[in-house]
Amino acid sequence: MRLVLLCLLMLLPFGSLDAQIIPTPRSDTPAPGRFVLDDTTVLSYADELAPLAGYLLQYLPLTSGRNVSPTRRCIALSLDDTLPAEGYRLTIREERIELAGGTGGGAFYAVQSLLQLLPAEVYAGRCPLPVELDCRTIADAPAYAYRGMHLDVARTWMEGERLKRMIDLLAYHKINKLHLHLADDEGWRIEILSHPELAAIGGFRGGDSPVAPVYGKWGEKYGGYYTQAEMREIIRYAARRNIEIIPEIDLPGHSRTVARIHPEILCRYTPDTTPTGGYDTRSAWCVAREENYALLEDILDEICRLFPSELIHIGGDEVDRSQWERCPDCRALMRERRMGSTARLQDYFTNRLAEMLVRRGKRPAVWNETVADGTFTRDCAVYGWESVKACRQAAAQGYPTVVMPGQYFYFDMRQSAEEEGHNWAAIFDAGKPYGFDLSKQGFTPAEQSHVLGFEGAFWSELYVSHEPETTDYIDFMLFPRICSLAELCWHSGPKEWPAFKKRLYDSHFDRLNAMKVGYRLFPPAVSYADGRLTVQAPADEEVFCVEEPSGEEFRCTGPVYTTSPERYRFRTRRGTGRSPWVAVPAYYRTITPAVRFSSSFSGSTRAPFERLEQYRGAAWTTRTCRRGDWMLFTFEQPVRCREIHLQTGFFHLPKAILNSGTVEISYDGETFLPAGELTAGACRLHPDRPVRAIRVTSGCDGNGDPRVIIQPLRIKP
Ligand code: TNX
Repeated sequence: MRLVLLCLLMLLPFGSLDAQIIPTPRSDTPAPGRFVLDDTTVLSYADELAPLAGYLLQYLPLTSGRNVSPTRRCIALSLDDTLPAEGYRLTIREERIELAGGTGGGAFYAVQSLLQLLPAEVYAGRCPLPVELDCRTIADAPAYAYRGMHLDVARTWMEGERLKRMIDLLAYHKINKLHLHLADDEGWRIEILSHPELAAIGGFRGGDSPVAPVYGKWGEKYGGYYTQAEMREIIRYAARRNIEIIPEIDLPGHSRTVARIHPEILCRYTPDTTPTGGYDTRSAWCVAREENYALLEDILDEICRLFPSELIHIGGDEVDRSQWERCPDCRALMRERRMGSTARLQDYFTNRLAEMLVRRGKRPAVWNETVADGTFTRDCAVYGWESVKACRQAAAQGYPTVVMPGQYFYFDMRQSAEEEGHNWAAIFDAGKPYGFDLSKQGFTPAEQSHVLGFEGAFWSELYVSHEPETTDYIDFMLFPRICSLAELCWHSGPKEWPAFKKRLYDSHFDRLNAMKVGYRLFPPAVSYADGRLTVQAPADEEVFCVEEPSGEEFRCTGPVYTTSPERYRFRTRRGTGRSPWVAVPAYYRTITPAVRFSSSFSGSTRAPFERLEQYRGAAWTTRTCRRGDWMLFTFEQPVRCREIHLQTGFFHLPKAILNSGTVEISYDGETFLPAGELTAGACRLHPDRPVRAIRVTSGCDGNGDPRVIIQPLRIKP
């Protein structure tokens, strides 16, 4: 019996030193023997796979020769049309490695799986040779034809090179669709030759641009756009990696950028154009204005010719239809066409765009609101984002549906309570998209048959305030959540989160290190007992600690002995990965000493200044800021504390902030000493004596918002 078990164990795939492929292949059958890969190994390939051979040679220094005789010790790339589209077979024998794909995409995925069987350094172009590879046959194909990732390049500009880097990272995970959100309220990112002003003006905001500055970049004019030539190159780059780019121009809502450049597209009443500093849902195209369709046709015509994808996304989310109610022309159109509600106006608008696309051999893709009432009957793909229910309803109506409810697939959501990111949909880490299950979510088999696949989304309004030139924030938000997404899209077998997580640690994180991805490690657990702070890292990663008030970061090799555990926070690091900061509950505890607030601003009636004195939510001013505006917090009694966190604007969302200003501290209530500057509207003070008062003075004229938001002080004892 023992012997049988032993034999069985030896037969198990992934038993030896070999890597574990993510996403999991359909089948992986080991065979005896090994192939020795060294720099004399020849790469042989069918002519049509020359670009793929070129791709592989970027990672592995092999000897290249096309169609060399099959007797040589080689890696052979070929096509085999008996295999499923995007499917492949990877056979490792002692004498050769064969990679056969059902299509070019399948062959590309065979190469991806081969890369994952090699040491992780292969992703840095530094695979140590020779390498021994266990013999095996992998037969693989994706569960879903649509495996997507969405990037919002409208809110935060991402230049071409960064997009290409992201395309590479997606391709490594066998993601095959990149949904590019090219136009929104805060930016227009694609050149339109017949209307060059759209990108030339709309690609930049702040400074003297008519496009409202938002989210943490006010004074400076900032942005960019893709020229058509550049986009063509990016499309080609993606196609070589089996990724199709699906462009989106968000219509008829989310159109503030166009509306700033062409105000005539709005309805014929005096539109309310007060800046909101955030979501502006009041900038929908007028449905009744005939010239609008000419402009839209020009735009869509160029989009259709530039992007080879059949699907062209025309948005349709979050439309404020109340503008149409107030528009005499829209009302006349409704009467003329006997429309019972403004929802029908949106149908009318979307149908006209759909016709433009269909005439050009394309198919519209829309956000779920577009079909919520079931009257948009065109052959379109529906992207379900609002809820699982919205996805199920679209599928139930027979629409080809991309499932991406924010609660599981919005990677702009923060991953635990104290981290950065949105929380409106949910707070979740990589476990959540991994565990998404259509059946458990109530999709009937018929509904499931309409699911094209899944898509992760990265909305970027919170990214603006980070340094866009670094990848820290986006990588941390996307990885390993994209690894989970890839697994969900590709592998239909049983799912077991702890095992998947272990595979991340055992092999995949090393690959992310070699790819230089600043991914998120799962947070360590911290506990405090008997004067000892103990940190338990999930996989014995290195633990780092910051001690307050010194603020120094040091490596922790054992427990921290202390009587004030609230002064310590911890994070782990491994390669290019890092965990979020974690600490015991005492670290987050705040006190609320009696305080008086006065200011050169007046408080709004909706969110009055008393809130600040009661530590009960944010207060709003009645106007935006001017240089020299001041705010003063005066404590009734001197307050001894280790930190005072002063913040303007929303927590997690740097808008309606004082975007520059100085902070002063007073220990006697009379003399004020410089204590810091505001960054992203906030400042943390670490007073060494009891504090009487804090004064903030605005260094900026205007903040892109009609008000300033002030948060209650967060005081840590
Ligand atoms: C909702 S998703 C939006 C976006 C925001 C996102 C933030 C969708 C179609 N609309 O405009 O960026 O939430 O999570």
